[in-house]
Amino acid sequence: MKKAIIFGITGQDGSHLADLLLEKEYQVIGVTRRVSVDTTSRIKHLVNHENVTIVSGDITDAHSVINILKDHQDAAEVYNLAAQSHVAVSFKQPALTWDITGKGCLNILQGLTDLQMTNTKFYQASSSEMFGSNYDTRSQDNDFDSRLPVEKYQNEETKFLPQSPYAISKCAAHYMTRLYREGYGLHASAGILFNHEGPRRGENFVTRKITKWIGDFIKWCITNDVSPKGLHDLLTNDNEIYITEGLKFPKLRLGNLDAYRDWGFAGDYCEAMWMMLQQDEPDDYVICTGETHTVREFLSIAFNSVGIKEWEDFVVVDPEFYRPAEVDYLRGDCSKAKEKLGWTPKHTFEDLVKMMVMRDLS
Ligand code: NDP
Ligand code: GDR
Repeated sequence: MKKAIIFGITGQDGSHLADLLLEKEYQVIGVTRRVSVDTTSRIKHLVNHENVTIVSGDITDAHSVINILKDHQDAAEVYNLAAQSHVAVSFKQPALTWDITGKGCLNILQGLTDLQMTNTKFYQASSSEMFGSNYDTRSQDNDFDSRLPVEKYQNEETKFLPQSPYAISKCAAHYMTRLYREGYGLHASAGILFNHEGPRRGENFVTRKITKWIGDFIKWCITNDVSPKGLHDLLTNDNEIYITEGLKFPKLRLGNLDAYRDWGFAGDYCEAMWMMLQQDEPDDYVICTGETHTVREFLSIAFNSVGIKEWEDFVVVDPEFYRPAEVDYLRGDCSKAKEKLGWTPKHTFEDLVKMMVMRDLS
């Protein structure tokens, strides 16, 4: 039975990856850090699984990392999914973000090297945020006619131009992964993953924030006998939606609605992580859908799926959610992963939005 260690098993991706590895009959060692509240809600269904062992450790503490690796030197695979992964938070807590998201990766790489775990394959969760404000361009449809509109994209060749402490920390970890691969011969791969979401997404990322709000709002409507037709008769002021003065619901407050993101489904992306570690040679791969959509488009599909066409009436743009620097446009090109790994995304953007709304409604 193959053994895999997952740093960050309690996160969105960690939970999907654990499900996948258990299906493939791995023994899973999940690392969780000590916090004052229970963080295992996403892995509740598998904590008692006979092939799961939860161990305690913090990726910023090199001693705890090395002790975990030492106890599991027979691990075939190590996945580093642990991070302070919220871009906006990284502007407020840059040093913490650096310690977890940047240096944490180094602690694992150095541990694997010190323990001479050269048979263990390593995965680093790199990010499309590393591209920041940069993209490459090519002519649409026809490479030879420069009059045609250009399409913008990012792939493994696109230069990084990070726009946040989070993205800079991810770049450092990414380059460290490459260095330990080339310098020390580790089988270390990095997946440059574009945004991926799903019902297990943290509630303060924009997609889940939207679908969670819709779920809570519809519940409030049902509780107060508002029929689906009645949704359009609700009254609004600047900040609230109301039935009477005494029955109010706060509007959804968001920041920049014009950012473009290449959004896919997290379950599909975790399969790509695993596929990377099944290769004979370690490498870096972009994982994405190849489509890009604005936050507005996400809002439109999400609200439409519960019968609301005029979503603008329910949303407030609040500068509190603007970032000091923004990443305006992300659209990946994952031709390399398609060709070398045989990976393709299975869910469309519309599937994803509806899946998230439906889950939050239920
Ligand atoms: P989450 O924020 O949902 O999960 C992060 C995980 O890291 C949690 O399990 C968290 O534990 C753990 N963690 C945080 N700090 C520490 C620490 N000091 N020591 C040990 N563990 C820690 O992220 P996702 O699942 O969405 O993402 C997984 C990885 O992929 C992250 O590295 C993220 O940066 C990266 N990524 C994500 C993308 C996405 O769109 N989801 C796209 C590209 C990259 P706890 O539960 O205790 O907080
Ligand atoms: P992102 O995801 O920063 O791309 O990082 P997020 O969902 O936080 O933001 C996406 C876009 O939506 C805009 N936005 C808002 N974002 C949040 N969180 N809250 C809001 O209220 C809001 N309003 C508008 C943002 O400005 C941004 O343009 C995610 C994380 O999972 C990273 O860890 C990962 O590396 C990248 O995706 C790829």
